[in-house]
Amino acid sequence: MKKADIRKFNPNGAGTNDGSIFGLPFSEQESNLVLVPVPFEMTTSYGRGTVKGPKAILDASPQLDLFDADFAEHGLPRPWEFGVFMERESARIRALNKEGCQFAKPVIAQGGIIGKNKALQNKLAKANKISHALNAHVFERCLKQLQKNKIVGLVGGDHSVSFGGIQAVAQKHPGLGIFHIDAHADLRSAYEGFEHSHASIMNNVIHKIPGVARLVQVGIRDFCDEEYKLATEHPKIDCYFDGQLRDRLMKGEAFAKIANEMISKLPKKVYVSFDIDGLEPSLCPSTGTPVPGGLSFHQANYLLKALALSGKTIVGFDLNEVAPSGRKGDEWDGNVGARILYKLCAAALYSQGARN
Ligand SMILES: [Mn+2]
Repeated sequence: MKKADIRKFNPNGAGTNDGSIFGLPFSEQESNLVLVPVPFEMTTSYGRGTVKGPKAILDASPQLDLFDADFAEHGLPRPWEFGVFMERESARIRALNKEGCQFAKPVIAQGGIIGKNKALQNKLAKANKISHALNAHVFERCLKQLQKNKIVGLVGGDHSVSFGGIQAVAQKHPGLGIFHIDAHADLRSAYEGFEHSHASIMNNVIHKIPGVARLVQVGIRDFCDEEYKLATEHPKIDCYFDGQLRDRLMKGEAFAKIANEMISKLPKKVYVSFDIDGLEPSLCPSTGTPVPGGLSFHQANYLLKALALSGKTIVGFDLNEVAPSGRKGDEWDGNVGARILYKLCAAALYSQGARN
């Protein structure tokens, strides 16, 4: 893998606040990794704000020190040298989100129970059409980057944004495994009538993307009967429920051993879908559907590091459901999001052979 022109950046200085991700001066062309922001939250059912997630992460990102101690001892102390570029937020996604939210809002207000109400049925149908348009748009943008041999990372938005990205990556790498970190199983067949709800993303991935061979879920602690059945019975799914993980740790098993077990269930090519609410809510207090429990920051970073060191290849990823609090000067959600995003970048680069 070829490095970017590293003479342009002083990693010992303060990050440049010029609106580029992590303050890096690299062009899209010279970057090996391209981030695609997807500010979309049409089906958000509880707290809103994830539409501002990409911007919150971008704004907080220059504050990070980019030396990576996790990968330093394995030959990649400076992942940034391989170039990370974040595309601009597209007007198309903004328009789809605006229009979609207008259709979806009255349906969400009824909890999706719309009966024979023709007007609401009509709105729901239109919202579902918007989801298809969003998926197609994200798919095309990811495919374009994959064709240029870039590593692609999506930055949401609510979790529904992953669909088009996973579709594109699975088309290039059939037999793909999804490593899914989340508080929620996201295995509902539909939620509030929305075909492509944030709460049914992994159900859609399993049933509608044939290139996906396996789904390994971690951190899951909020789910319904239907989801529990699928998570425990579907032959493609291995779910590590948060409570079960806690019990094994309580009884003295090493986290490293359990992490290796999780990773061993994945095929060679892996896409990481990281919902920030998989972490403890103190690390993502403003996310839409926070749940007590969850992974510590260290555990999450360890999982990403262990995955990268396992010999498997991270061929794509997304980070979703980060939302800023909206309070002036409060960058906490964006700050943690930016750190997880940088670790995702480092892990993906490392797994694809990047070494300083
Ligand atoms: Mn979630």
